[in-house]
Amino acid sequence: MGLKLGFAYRIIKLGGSLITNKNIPYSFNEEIVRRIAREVKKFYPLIIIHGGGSFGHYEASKGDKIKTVIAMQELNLKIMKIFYDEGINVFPLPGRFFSIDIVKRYLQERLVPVIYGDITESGKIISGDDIAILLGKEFNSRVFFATDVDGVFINGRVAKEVNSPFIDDLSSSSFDVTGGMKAKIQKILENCIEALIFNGRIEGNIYKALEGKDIGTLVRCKNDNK
Ligand code: IP8
Repeated sequence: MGLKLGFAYRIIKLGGSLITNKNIPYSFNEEIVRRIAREVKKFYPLIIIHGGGSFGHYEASKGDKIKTVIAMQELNLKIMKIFYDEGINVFPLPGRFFSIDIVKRYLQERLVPVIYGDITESGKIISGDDIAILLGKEFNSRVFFATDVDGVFINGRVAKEVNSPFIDDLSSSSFDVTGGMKAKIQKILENCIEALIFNGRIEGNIYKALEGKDIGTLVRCKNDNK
């Protein structure tokens, strides 16, 4: 049996396709983000990571790093304002400046880090999924991936648990530059962490997931030595 990871830290990645409309450039799902803020605010320690959706991925797919960095800052600001408005002490951390040490410093100040997928000065894309996985490893905690799909589909059905990367990918948009669901699962398994992939569009699901309810798909490696 693989080690069951704990919930000491609630590490939640808000997928770009959940917080934006992935097919329409710069379309922000304000209502969904407000509801998410209300669902996560009872949990602490909490670490939030968000993706690029139709802000960052759209600009990155066109190849302009400055527009990409601006688009991500714009998206992050929209999220920050809503979360703060809902009473959460959020503090932003652009992915290009991410380090475990900075996250720990934010937590020591009782702040909720809001880290985001980003781009570097040399144009390298930094995926929010990679950051979420690193945090899951560091804090030995399950990573929650709130997406716009019910979980991982195998043969057209949502699987309860996945231990291998062979899946149907229903989630990637035309301008996703970091590989969508398939890449996510591969990275989770390679790093041998435990992650829950579920539908954050359904009201109450984020709360249920963070509470430990059995929804969506649990992805974990089957490594008996863990
Ligand atoms: O949506 C990508 O972050 P992701 C960030 O977490 C950019 O893969 C700039 C496209």
